[in-house]
Amino acid sequence: MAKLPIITLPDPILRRASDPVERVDADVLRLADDMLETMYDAPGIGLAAIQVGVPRRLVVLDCASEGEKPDPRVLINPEILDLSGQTKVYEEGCLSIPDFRVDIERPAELRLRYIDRDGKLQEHDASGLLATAIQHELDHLDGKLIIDFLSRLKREMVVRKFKKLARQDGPL
Ligand code: GNR
Ligand code: NI
Repeated sequence: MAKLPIITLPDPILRRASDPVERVDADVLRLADDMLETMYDAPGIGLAAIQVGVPRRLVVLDCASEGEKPDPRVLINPEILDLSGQTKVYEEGCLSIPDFRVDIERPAELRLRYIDRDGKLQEHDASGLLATAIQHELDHLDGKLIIDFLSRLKREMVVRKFKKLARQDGPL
């Protein structure tokens, strides 16, 4: 396994829409394992492939609470089939936007279809933090970020801060 560099704002790669995974082969499974290692190391509860520069519809998640046994999940070509009318607010962060958090209201429950690491089509209901994290990760697959829930003025302030940081730190 290998830890991969996480792409951060304002890298335009994060705005790209990701393409479907065509086959669940050894390369896809290795990428998923590397993404899990990267996510645990960060640490985070989810990671989309585009955050490590790969524009494919592949997501890893682990929403187990601290002290619980790990619950690594790999979602290939995930699709939301249904969203609840009831909503819930969580304070969200993003590994691609370090040290920034924002309250976001999203549907509280959803039904998800995805391909698992054995290439099997799965359908599951999710609620709580898992439902929020799934929606956050699926947004990444469409190039959407949590700053898009802010007003334009606030979003531009955050982007400007990260552009300034990138100038100071230089590439990599
Ligand atoms: O680690 C993460 N925590 C988190 C908290 C609330 C809602 C969503 C998330 S996902 C985030 C990791 C990340 O950036 N995934 O894309
Ligand atoms: Ni994120």
